Amino acid sequence: MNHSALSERAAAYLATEDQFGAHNYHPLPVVLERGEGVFLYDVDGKKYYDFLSGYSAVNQGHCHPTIIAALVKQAQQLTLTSRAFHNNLLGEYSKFITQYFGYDKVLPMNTGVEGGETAIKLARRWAYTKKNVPENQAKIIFAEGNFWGRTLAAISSSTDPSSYKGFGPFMPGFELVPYNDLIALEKALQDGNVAAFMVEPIQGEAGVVLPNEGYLTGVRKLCNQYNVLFIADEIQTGLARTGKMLACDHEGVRPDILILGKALSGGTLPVSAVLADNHIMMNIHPGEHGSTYGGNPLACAVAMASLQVLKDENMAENATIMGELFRNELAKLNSPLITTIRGKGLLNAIVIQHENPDASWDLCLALKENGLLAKPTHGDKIRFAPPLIITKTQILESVDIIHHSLLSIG
Ligand code: IF1
Repeated sequence: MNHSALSERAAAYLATEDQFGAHNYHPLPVVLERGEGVFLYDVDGKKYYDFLSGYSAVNQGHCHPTIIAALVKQAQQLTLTSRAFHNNLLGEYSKFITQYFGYDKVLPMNTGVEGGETAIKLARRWAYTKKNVPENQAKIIFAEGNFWGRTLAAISSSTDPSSYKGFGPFMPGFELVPYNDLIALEKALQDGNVAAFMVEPIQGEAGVVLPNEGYLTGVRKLCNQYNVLFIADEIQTGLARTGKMLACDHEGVRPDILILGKALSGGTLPVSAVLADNHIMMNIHPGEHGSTYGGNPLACAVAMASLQVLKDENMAENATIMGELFRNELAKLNSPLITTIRGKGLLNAIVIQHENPDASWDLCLALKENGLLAKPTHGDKIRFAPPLIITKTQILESVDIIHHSLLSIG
């Protein structure tokens, strides 16, 4: 790996991390120490556009003043009580988020993957209580190419060997159908033991894969027809990222169980939420599910502020406009290295074609040199997902950086 561009200082951070930290990531060689809005700053003071946004956790921009103010204020007041006692914010937050998204109830958790686990437990319990599925026979259907985290359950539904290989045995009761295939889904749902179909409205990790128009509507219809719960994993696609508050809103579709995470805290702490109506949520009783940190008052305060600023600053609308501008300007470059530009709102990806198999890594290194941070995925794809507060001038400057970087790798 070429670290020649790294300062001695930055190299020392890398070396320490390398020696004492597990090697479960392969980051770009940049060491960041400050963030503000759409920008990140490294330990040598160099400024970058952030085109990853912490995998869409930082939709509102780094250190959004309203979110940080709520965080600091609450941090000085009360941070955690556990659910053994009540706290004065959980009720207010529960009312706020259920009214915001239009569900009866919320179940608060921390990471996204815990949200997924919670949704699946709710669906299994619903199947046994309401659908009369025989004990331990409930099935959950997933789409091939899905990604919902790193727990043993999450990797049990994965079709990516780098996620699951060498970690078996796996969770039973999980089945796969191809993504964006309603015929295969219908076949799977005909089995009376199916509790739920869990799907990302746009597949993130798979490389920002958009389904055909009408797919989500079709999923909703089939789930109704076969009495199966529709679980939408909006952890990455939700919270204004794709130009609507939820990606499901593009088709006016309402999932039975909605999972949120990431930007629910604007990148400050792990906060996730599962939303559903009473006939699903009320099958879980005291002592049957939970988490030490779930629903803590610090998370409640931060989540309310994070949701409020999305609306106050029209971030969904800005994501639509800036996303369109970004894709159009990229297309205008007419780069022979880019074979595909796709995305919705500010969740975008390009596919790179080059005889050098490391071209997209090299492009990301060039982008970094030129002041823009992005990460390659699956070898030939690069995700471009800046914070939703990005302006027109900033989009144009970013495309300029991408243009020069493309030319530099030839
Ligand atoms: C990593 C990608 C993004 C998610 C969806 C649930 C979760 C995620 C749709 C779990 C998490 C992350 C985690 C991160 C890489 C990553 C990712 F590259 F894999 F695809 F965002 F783009 N559902 N996505 O995307 O949420 O438990 O992590 O809070 O390194 O694992 P979590």
